[in-house]
Amino acid sequence: MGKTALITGITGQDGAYLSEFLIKKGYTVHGIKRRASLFNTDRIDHLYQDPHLDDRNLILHYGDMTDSMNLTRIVSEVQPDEIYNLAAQSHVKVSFDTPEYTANVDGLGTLRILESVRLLGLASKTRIYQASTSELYGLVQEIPQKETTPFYPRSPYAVAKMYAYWITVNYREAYNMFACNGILFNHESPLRGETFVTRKVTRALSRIALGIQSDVYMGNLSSKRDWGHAKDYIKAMYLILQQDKPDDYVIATGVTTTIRDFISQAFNEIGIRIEFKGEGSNETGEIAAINTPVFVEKIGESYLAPIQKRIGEKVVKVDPEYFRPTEVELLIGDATKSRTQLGWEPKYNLDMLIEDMMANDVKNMKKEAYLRDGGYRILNYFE
Ligand code: NAP
Ligand code: G4F
Repeated sequence: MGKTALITGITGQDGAYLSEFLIKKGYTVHGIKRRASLFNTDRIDHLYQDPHLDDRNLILHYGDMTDSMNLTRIVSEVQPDEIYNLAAQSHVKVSFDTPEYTANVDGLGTLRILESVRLLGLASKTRIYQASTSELYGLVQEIPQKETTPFYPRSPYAVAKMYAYWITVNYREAYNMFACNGILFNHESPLRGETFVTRKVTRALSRIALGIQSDVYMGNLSSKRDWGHAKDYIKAMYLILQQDKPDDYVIATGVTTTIRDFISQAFNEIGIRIEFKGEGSNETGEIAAINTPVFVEKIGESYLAPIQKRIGEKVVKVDPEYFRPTEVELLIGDATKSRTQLGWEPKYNLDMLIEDMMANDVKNMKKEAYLRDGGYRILNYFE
Protein backbone atom coordinates (compact mmCIF):
# COMPACT_ATOMS: atom_id res chain seq x y z
CA MET A 1 0.00 0.00 0.00
CA GLY A 2 1.37 3.43 -0.97
CA LYS A 3 1.16 6.34 1.43
CA THR A 4 -1.58 8.95 1.48
CA ALA A 5 -0.73 12.66 1.43
CA LEU A 6 -2.99 15.66 1.90
CA ILE A 7 -1.78 18.89 0.27
CA THR A 8 -3.32 22.24 1.14
CA GLY A 9 -2.59 24.79 -1.62
CA ILE A 10 -2.47 22.04 -4.23
CA THR A 11 -3.43 24.48 -7.01
CA GLY A 12 -0.38 26.71 -6.35
CA GLN A 13 3.14 26.51 -7.80
CA ASP A 14 4.58 24.17 -5.15
CA GLY A 15 1.38 22.14 -4.77
CA ALA A 16 1.45 21.28 -8.48
CA TYR A 17 5.09 20.13 -8.54
CA LEU A 18 4.75 18.27 -5.23
CA SER A 19 1.60 16.38 -6.35
CA GLU A 20 3.31 15.16 -9.48
CA PHE A 21 6.40 14.14 -7.50
CA LEU A 22 4.42 12.22 -4.85
CA ILE A 23 2.18 10.48 -7.38
CA LYS A 24 5.32 9.24 -9.17
CA LYS A 25 6.47 7.86 -5.81
CA GLY A 26 3.26 5.83 -5.54
CA TYR A 27 1.33 8.11 -3.16
CA THR A 28 -2.39 8.74 -3.28
CA VAL A 29 -2.59 12.52 -3.19
CA HIS A 30 -5.56 14.42 -1.80
CA GLY A 31 -5.67 18.15 -2.34
CA ILE A 32 -7.73 21.04 -1.02
CA LYS A 33 -8.89 23.56 -3.60
CA ARG A 34 -10.91 26.71 -3.13
CA ARG A 35 -14.22 27.28 -4.82
CA ALA A 36 -13.71 29.95 -7.50
CA SER A 37 -15.97 31.38 -10.19
CA LEU A 38 -13.44 30.33 -12.84
CA PHE A 39 -11.46 27.09 -13.08
CA ASN A 40 -8.38 27.38 -10.83
CA THR A 41 -6.76 24.00 -11.45
CA ASP A 42 -4.63 24.88 -14.52
CA ARG A 43 -1.39 23.84 -12.84
CA ILE A 44 -2.66 20.34 -11.99
CA ASP A 45 -5.02 19.67 -14.91
CA HIS A 46 -2.51 17.20 -16.41
CA LEU A 47 -2.87 15.08 -13.24
CA TYR A 48 -6.68 15.28 -13.04
CA GLN A 49 -8.66 12.04 -13.07
CA ASP A 50 -12.36 11.52 -13.58
CA PRO A 51 -14.03 11.11 -10.14
CA HIS A 52 -15.91 8.07 -11.48
CA LEU A 53 -12.71 6.08 -11.96
CA ASP A 54 -11.63 3.51 -9.36
CA ASP A 55 -8.11 3.66 -7.96
CA ARG A 56 -7.55 7.36 -8.46
CA ASN A 57 -4.25 8.76 -7.22
CA LEU A 58 -5.37 12.41 -7.23
CA ILE A 59 -8.50 13.41 -5.33
CA LEU A 60 -9.59 17.01 -4.84
CA HIS A 61 -11.75 18.38 -2.02
CA TYR A 62 -13.33 21.80 -1.77
CA GLY A 63 -12.06 23.67 1.25
CA ASP A 64 -10.61 26.80 2.76
CA MET A 65 -7.96 27.47 5.40
CA THR A 66 -10.38 29.77 7.22
CA ASP A 67 -12.96 26.99 7.75
CA SER A 68 -12.03 24.75 10.71
CA MET A 69 -14.92 22.33 10.37
CA ASN A 70 -14.26 21.79 6.70
CA LEU A 71 -10.55 21.13 7.34
CA THR A 72 -11.29 18.73 10.19
CA ARG A 73 -13.81 16.79 8.07
CA ILE A 74 -11.31 16.44 5.22
CA VAL A 75 -8.48 15.31 7.53
CA SER A 76 -10.87 12.83 9.15
CA GLU A 77 -11.97 11.40 5.79
CA VAL A 78 -8.48 11.23 4.28
CA GLN A 79 -6.59 9.92 7.37
CA PRO A 80 -3.33 11.14 5.79
CA ASP A 81 0.12 9.77 6.53
CA GLU A 82 1.54 13.17 5.58
CA ILE A 83 0.10 16.67 5.37
CA TYR A 84 1.90 19.34 3.37
CA ASN A 85 0.46 22.67 4.51
CA LEU A 86 1.24 24.88 1.52
CA ALA A 87 -1.93 27.00 1.35
CA ALA A 88 -1.35 30.69 1.98
CA GLN A 89 -2.06 34.21 0.89
CA SER A 90 1.55 34.17 -0.26
CA HIS A 91 2.07 37.65 -1.74
CA VAL A 92 4.07 39.91 0.60
CA LYS A 93 2.93 43.23 -0.93
CA VAL A 94 -0.73 42.12 -0.94
CA SER A 95 -0.43 41.24 2.77
CA PHE A 96 -0.12 44.98 3.54
CA ASP A 97 -3.54 45.45 1.88
CA THR A 98 -5.16 42.37 3.48
CA PRO A 99 -3.36 41.93 6.83
CA GLU A 100 -6.25 40.39 8.77
CA TYR A 101 -7.11 37.89 6.03
CA THR A 102 -3.42 36.99 5.66
CA ALA A 103 -3.12 36.38 9.42
CA ASN A 104 -6.24 34.21 9.34
CA VAL A 105 -5.15 32.02 6.42
CA ASP A 106 -1.37 31.89 6.96
CA GLY A 107 -1.26 31.99 10.77
CA LEU A 108 -4.51 30.54 12.14
CA GLY A 109 -4.86 28.24 9.11
CA THR A 110 -1.77 26.36 10.30
CA LEU A 111 -3.20 26.09 13.81
CA ARG A 112 -6.42 24.66 12.34
CA ILE A 113 -4.49 21.90 10.57
CA LEU A 114 -2.41 21.01 13.64
CA GLU A 115 -5.42 21.06 15.95
CA SER A 116 -7.54 18.90 13.64
CA VAL A 117 -4.80 16.25 13.55
CA ARG A 118 -4.56 16.35 17.35
CA LEU A 119 -8.32 16.28 18.02
CA LEU A 120 -8.85 13.42 15.56
CA GLY A 121 -6.31 11.30 17.44
CA LEU A 122 -3.90 11.27 14.48
CA ALA A 123 -0.94 12.85 16.32
CA SER A 124 1.13 9.66 16.19
CA LYS A 125 0.17 8.78 12.59
CA THR A 126 0.18 12.00 10.56
CA ARG A 127 3.40 13.86 9.77
CA ILE A 128 3.03 17.58 9.03
CA TYR A 129 5.14 19.84 6.82
CA GLN A 130 4.67 23.58 7.37
CA ALA A 131 5.62 25.94 4.52
CA SER A 132 7.75 28.41 6.43
CA THR A 133 9.71 31.13 4.70
CA SER A 134 12.92 33.13 4.51
CA GLU A 135 10.69 36.22 4.92
CA LEU A 136 10.89 35.38 8.64
CA TYR A 137 14.46 36.75 8.61
CA GLY A 138 13.22 40.10 7.23
CA LEU A 139 15.61 42.73 8.57
CA VAL A 140 18.40 40.20 8.63
CA GLN A 141 20.29 39.72 11.88
CA GLU A 142 22.99 37.52 10.35
CA ILE A 143 24.46 36.86 6.87
CA PRO A 144 23.91 34.21 5.58
CA GLN A 145 20.72 33.11 7.34
CA LYS A 146 20.48 29.63 8.86
CA GLU A 147 18.18 27.71 11.24
CA THR A 148 19.56 29.51 14.33
CA THR A 149 19.39 33.06 12.91
CA PRO A 150 16.89 35.19 14.89
CA PHE A 151 13.73 36.22 13.04
CA TYR A 152 12.75 39.86 12.34
CA PRO A 153 9.60 39.80 10.15
CA ARG A 154 8.88 42.87 8.00
CA SER A 155 5.35 42.36 6.66
CA PRO A 156 1.93 41.13 7.80
CA TYR A 157 2.68 38.02 5.72
CA ALA A 158 5.93 37.34 7.57
CA VAL A 159 4.35 38.01 10.99
CA ALA A 160 1.55 35.55 10.19
CA LYS A 161 4.11 32.99 9.04
CA MET A 162 6.05 33.56 12.27
CA TYR A 163 2.99 32.47 14.26
CA ALA A 164 2.68 29.43 11.98
CA TYR A 165 6.36 28.58 12.49
CA TRP A 166 6.18 28.68 16.29
CA ILE A 167 2.80 26.93 16.62
CA THR A 168 4.29 24.10 14.56
CA VAL A 169 7.28 23.89 16.92
CA ASN A 170 4.95 24.10 19.91
CA TYR A 171 2.70 21.23 18.76
CA ARG A 172 5.82 19.14 18.14
CA GLU A 173 7.07 19.75 21.67
CA ALA A 174 3.71 19.72 23.48
CA TYR A 175 2.06 16.74 21.77
CA ASN A 176 5.02 14.84 20.37
CA MET A 177 3.79 15.41 16.85
CA PHE A 178 5.97 14.90 13.77
CA ALA A 179 5.56 18.55 12.72
CA CYS A 180 8.36 20.29 10.80
CA ASN A 181 9.15 23.66 9.27
CA GLY A 182 10.85 23.99 5.91
CA ILE A 183 12.29 27.52 5.90
CA LEU A 184 12.36 27.91 2.14
CA PHE A 185 14.06 30.77 0.38
CA ASN A 186 12.47 32.14 -2.81
CA HIS A 187 11.83 29.47 -5.41
CA GLU A 188 10.50 30.10 -8.86
CA SER A 189 9.56 28.24 -12.05
CA PRO A 190 7.45 28.53 -15.19
CA LEU A 191 4.47 27.86 -12.85
CA ARG A 192 5.26 30.85 -10.59
CA GLY A 193 2.36 33.25 -9.98
CA GLU A 194 2.40 36.08 -12.52
CA THR A 195 2.76 38.91 -9.97
CA PHE A 196 5.91 37.68 -8.22
CA VAL A 197 8.95 39.54 -9.47
CA THR A 198 10.67 36.78 -11.49
CA ARG A 199 7.58 35.74 -13.43
CA LYS A 200 6.49 39.35 -13.90
CA VAL A 201 9.90 39.96 -15.51
CA THR A 202 10.00 36.84 -17.71
CA ARG A 203 6.46 37.48 -18.99
CA ALA A 204 7.05 41.18 -19.63
CA LEU A 205 10.39 40.66 -21.39
CA SER A 206 8.92 38.03 -23.68
CA ARG A 207 6.11 40.42 -24.59
CA ILE A 208 8.55 43.31 -25.13
CA ALA A 209 10.71 41.14 -27.41
CA LEU A 210 7.70 40.23 -29.52
CA GLY A 211 6.44 43.79 -29.70
CA ILE A 212 3.23 43.10 -27.73
CA GLN A 213 4.25 45.38 -24.82
CA SER A 214 6.49 48.48 -24.84
CA ASP A 215 7.91 48.61 -21.30
CA VAL A 216 7.58 47.27 -17.75
CA TYR A 217 7.19 49.13 -14.45
CA MET A 218 9.00 47.64 -11.46
CA GLY A 219 9.46 48.38 -7.74
CA ASN A 220 12.71 48.16 -5.73
CA LEU A 221 15.45 47.03 -8.13
CA SER A 222 18.17 46.83 -5.47
CA SER A 223 16.76 44.17 -3.14
CA LYS A 224 18.52 40.81 -3.28
CA ARG A 225 17.03 37.35 -3.28
CA ASP A 226 18.37 33.79 -3.05
CA TRP A 227 16.42 32.19 -5.90
CA GLY A 228 16.13 28.45 -6.55
CA HIS A 229 13.90 26.26 -8.74
CA ALA A 230 10.62 25.00 -7.24
CA LYS A 231 11.29 21.53 -8.69
CA ASP A 232 14.32 21.20 -6.39
CA TYR A 233 12.56 22.69 -3.36
CA ILE A 234 9.55 20.36 -3.29
CA LYS A 235 11.96 17.42 -3.02
CA ALA A 236 13.26 18.95 0.21
CA MET A 237 9.68 19.07 1.59
CA TYR A 238 9.36 15.34 1.00
CA LEU A 239 12.78 14.56 2.51
CA ILE A 240 11.97 16.55 5.65
CA LEU A 241 9.02 14.24 6.37
CA GLN A 242 11.05 11.04 5.73
CA GLN A 243 13.56 11.63 8.56
CA ASP A 244 13.67 9.66 11.83
CA LYS A 245 13.01 12.79 13.90
CA PRO A 246 11.00 15.94 13.22
CA ASP A 247 13.09 19.10 12.78
CA ASP A 248 13.28 22.46 10.96
CA TYR A 249 15.47 23.08 7.91
CA VAL A 250 16.65 25.99 5.75
CA ILE A 251 16.41 25.32 1.99
CA ALA A 252 18.41 27.76 -0.16
CA THR A 253 21.07 27.95 -2.88
CA GLY A 254 23.52 30.24 -1.03
CA VAL A 255 23.68 32.67 -3.97
CA THR A 256 22.00 36.08 -3.89
CA THR A 257 21.21 38.39 -6.81
CA THR A 258 19.61 41.83 -7.18
CA ILE A 259 16.33 42.26 -9.04
CA ARG A 260 18.28 44.50 -11.47
CA ASP A 261 20.72 41.67 -12.30
CA PHE A 262 17.88 39.18 -12.68
CA ILE A 263 16.31 41.50 -15.28
CA SER A 264 19.63 41.90 -17.16
CA GLN A 265 20.18 38.13 -17.25
CA ALA A 266 16.63 37.52 -18.45
CA PHE A 267 17.12 40.08 -21.27
CA ASN A 268 20.35 38.26 -22.23
CA GLU A 269 18.27 35.14 -22.88
CA ILE A 270 16.58 36.93 -25.79
CA GLY A 271 19.76 38.52 -27.08
CA ILE A 272 19.18 41.99 -25.64
CA ARG A 273 21.76 43.90 -23.57
CA ILE A 274 20.28 46.34 -21.10
CA GLU A 275 21.93 49.26 -19.26
CA PHE A 276 20.54 50.75 -16.06
CA LYS A 277 20.80 54.52 -15.55
CA GLY A 278 19.65 56.89 -12.79
CA GLU A 279 18.63 56.12 -9.23
CA GLY A 280 15.58 55.28 -7.09
CA SER A 281 12.28 56.01 -8.77
CA ASN A 282 14.15 57.72 -11.67
CA GLU A 283 16.12 54.60 -12.56
CA THR A 284 15.52 53.19 -16.03
CA GLY A 285 16.75 50.25 -18.07
CA GLU A 286 17.62 51.09 -21.68
CA ILE A 287 18.23 48.76 -24.60
CA ALA A 288 22.00 49.05 -25.24
CA ALA A 289 22.39 46.36 -27.90
CA ILE A 290 20.42 43.68 -29.71
CA ASN A 291 22.60 40.67 -30.40
CA THR A 292 20.00 38.26 -31.76
CA PRO A 293 17.19 39.32 -34.11
CA VAL A 294 13.77 38.55 -32.65
CA PHE A 295 11.20 37.23 -35.10
CA VAL A 296 7.45 37.20 -34.67
CA GLU A 297 5.44 34.42 -36.24
CA LYS A 298 2.30 35.15 -38.17
CA ILE A 299 0.23 32.78 -40.30
CA GLY A 300 2.49 31.60 -43.10
CA GLU A 301 5.19 34.21 -42.54
CA SER A 302 7.57 35.63 -39.99
CA TYR A 303 8.78 39.20 -39.58
CA LEU A 304 11.28 41.08 -37.44
CA ALA A 305 9.67 42.16 -34.18
CA PRO A 306 9.32 45.92 -33.59
CA ILE A 307 11.96 45.62 -30.82
CA GLN A 308 14.68 45.78 -33.52
CA LYS A 309 14.18 49.53 -33.96
CA ARG A 310 14.29 50.36 -30.29
CA ILE A 311 17.97 50.72 -29.27
CA GLY A 312 18.32 53.47 -26.65
CA GLU A 313 14.67 53.20 -25.59
CA LYS A 314 13.73 52.87 -21.91
CA VAL A 315 12.06 49.51 -21.47
CA VAL A 316 12.36 49.17 -17.68
CA LYS A 317 10.92 51.93 -15.48
CA VAL A 318 10.23 52.29 -11.77
CA ASP A 319 6.81 52.91 -10.26
CA PRO A 320 7.02 53.65 -6.49
CA GLU A 321 3.55 52.09 -6.21
CA TYR A 322 5.39 48.75 -6.15
CA PHE A 323 7.61 49.77 -3.19
CA ARG A 324 6.71 48.10 0.11
CA PRO A 325 6.13 50.01 3.38
CA THR A 326 8.90 47.88 4.90
CA GLU A 327 11.24 45.98 2.59
CA VAL A 328 13.36 42.87 2.98
CA GLU A 329 16.56 44.08 1.34
CA LEU A 330 18.74 40.99 1.46
CA LEU A 331 18.18 37.25 1.68
CA ILE A 332 20.90 34.63 1.36
CA GLY A 333 20.58 31.21 2.93
CA ASP A 334 22.99 28.71 4.41
CA ALA A 335 21.53 25.24 3.74
CA THR A 336 24.42 23.27 5.25
CA LYS A 337 22.08 21.39 7.61
CA SER A 338 19.83 20.27 4.75
CA ARG A 339 22.76 19.22 2.63
CA THR A 340 24.34 17.16 5.39
CA GLN A 341 21.26 15.76 7.17
CA LEU A 342 18.73 15.44 4.33
CA GLY A 343 21.25 14.87 1.53
CA TRP A 344 19.41 17.64 -0.35
CA GLU A 345 21.24 19.29 -3.25
CA PRO A 346 19.67 21.65 -5.82
CA LYS A 347 20.11 20.72 -9.50
CA TYR A 348 19.24 24.14 -10.90
CA ASN A 349 21.39 27.28 -10.64
CA LEU A 350 20.11 30.77 -11.45
CA ASP A 351 21.15 30.61 -15.14
CA MET A 352 19.20 27.37 -15.60
CA LEU A 353 16.19 28.79 -13.76
CA ILE A 354 16.08 31.93 -15.92
CA GLU A 355 16.54 29.87 -19.09
CA ASP A 356 13.63 27.61 -18.11
CA MET A 357 11.32 30.52 -17.25
CA MET A 358 12.20 32.61 -20.33
CA ALA A 359 11.84 29.65 -22.72
CA ASN A 360 8.40 28.95 -21.31
CA ASP A 361 7.18 32.55 -21.44
CA VAL A 362 8.56 33.24 -24.92
CA LYS A 363 6.58 30.17 -26.06
CA ASN A 364 3.42 31.44 -24.29
CA MET A 365 3.78 34.94 -25.71
CA LYS A 366 4.46 33.70 -29.24
CA LYS A 367 1.09 32.00 -29.00
CA GLU A 368 -0.44 35.29 -27.82
CA ALA A 369 1.18 37.29 -30.66
CA TYR A 370 0.03 34.68 -33.16
CA LEU A 371 -3.53 34.74 -31.85
CA ARG A 372 -3.63 38.54 -31.98
CA ASP A 373 -2.41 38.94 -35.58
CA GLY A 374 -3.45 35.56 -36.91
CA GLY A 375 -6.70 35.52 -34.93
CA TYR A 376 -7.98 38.53 -36.82
CA ARG A 377 -7.39 36.76 -40.11
CA ILE A 378 -9.18 33.67 -38.88
CA LEU A 379 -12.12 35.88 -37.87
CA ASN A 380 -12.22 37.34 -41.41
CA TYR A 381 -12.09 33.87 -42.85
CA PHE A 382 -15.27 32.87 -40.99
CA GLU A 383 -17.13 36.08 -41.90
P1 NAP B 1 1.11 30.04 -4.41
O1 NAP B 1 1.48 29.66 -5.81
O2 NAP B 1 0.64 31.42 -4.13
O3 NAP B 1 -0.02 29.01 -3.93
C1 NAP B 1 -0.75 29.22 -2.77
C2 NAP B 1 -1.85 28.17 -2.67
O4 NAP B 1 -2.64 28.44 -1.51
C3 NAP B 1 -2.82 28.17 -3.87
O5 NAP B 1 -3.21 26.85 -4.13
C4 NAP B 1 -3.99 28.95 -3.31
O6 NAP B 1 -5.22 28.67 -3.96
C5 NAP B 1 -4.01 28.44 -1.89
N1 NAP B 1 -4.78 29.30 -0.97
C6 NAP B 1 -4.67 30.63 -0.78
N2 NAP B 1 -5.56 31.04 0.14
C7 NAP B 1 -6.25 29.95 0.53
C8 NAP B 1 -7.32 29.71 1.44
N3 NAP B 1 -7.88 30.72 2.12
N4 NAP B 1 -7.77 28.47 1.59
C9 NAP B 1 -7.25 27.43 0.87
N5 NAP B 1 -6.25 27.58 -0.01
C10 NAP B 1 -5.76 28.83 -0.17
O7 NAP B 1 2.32 29.76 -3.42
P2 NAP B 1 3.61 28.83 -3.63
O8 NAP B 1 4.68 29.66 -4.24
O9 NAP B 1 3.22 27.55 -4.24
O10 NAP B 1 4.05 28.61 -2.11
C11 NAP B 1 3.53 27.53 -1.34
C12 NAP B 1 3.68 27.84 0.14
O11 NAP B 1 5.05 28.07 0.45
C13 NAP B 1 2.97 29.10 0.61
O12 NAP B 1 2.53 28.86 1.92
C14 NAP B 1 4.03 30.17 0.61
O13 NAP B 1 3.71 31.18 1.54
C15 NAP B 1 5.23 29.37 1.04
N6 NAP B 1 6.53 29.82 0.55
C16 NAP B 1 6.74 30.07 -0.77
C17 NAP B 1 8.00 30.44 -1.21
C18 NAP B 1 8.27 30.72 -2.67
O14 NAP B 1 9.30 31.34 -2.96
N7 NAP B 1 7.43 30.25 -3.57
C19 NAP B 1 9.05 30.53 -0.29
C20 NAP B 1 8.81 30.23 1.05
C21 NAP B 1 7.55 29.86 1.46
P3 NAP B 1 -5.66 29.43 -5.33
O15 NAP B 1 -4.91 28.69 -6.42
O16 NAP B 1 -7.11 29.21 -5.36
O17 NAP B 1 -5.24 30.85 -5.21
O1 G4F C 1 8.88 38.17 -5.99
P1 G4F C 1 8.49 38.88 -4.75
O2 G4F C 1 7.11 39.43 -4.69
O3 G4F C 1 8.79 37.86 -3.58
P2 G4F C 1 9.03 38.06 -2.00
O4 G4F C 1 8.44 39.30 -1.49
O5 G4F C 1 10.48 37.84 -1.77
O6 G4F C 1 8.18 36.84 -1.42
C1 G4F C 1 8.23 35.55 -2.02
O7 G4F C 1 9.26 34.80 -1.43
C2 G4F C 1 9.08 34.52 -0.04
C3 G4F C 1 10.31 33.73 0.42
O8 G4F C 1 11.32 34.62 0.82
C4 G4F C 1 7.81 33.75 0.15
F1 G4F C 1 7.65 33.45 1.47
C5 G4F C 1 6.63 34.56 -0.36
O9 G4F C 1 5.44 33.77 -0.25
C6 G4F C 1 6.87 34.88 -1.83
O10 G4F C 1 6.84 33.69 -2.57
O11 G4F C 1 9.50 40.09 -4.49
C7 G4F C 1 10.89 39.90 -4.44
C8 G4F C 1 11.58 41.26 -4.38
C9 G4F C 1 11.06 42.21 -3.30
O12 G4F C 1 12.15 42.85 -2.68
C10 G4F C 1 10.25 43.24 -4.08
O13 G4F C 1 10.21 44.54 -3.47
O14 G4F C 1 11.36 41.93 -5.63
C11 G4F C 1 11.05 43.29 -5.37
N1 G4F C 1 10.31 43.82 -6.51
C12 G4F C 1 10.75 44.83 -7.31
N2 G4F C 1 9.83 45.11 -8.24
C13 G4F C 1 9.10 43.43 -6.94
C14 G4F C 1 8.80 44.25 -8.03
N3 G4F C 1 8.27 42.46 -6.49
C15 G4F C 1 7.09 42.29 -7.16
N4 G4F C 1 6.24 41.30 -6.75
N5 G4F C 1 6.73 43.09 -8.23
C16 G4F C 1 7.56 44.08 -8.70
O15 G4F C 1 7.23 44.80 -9.64
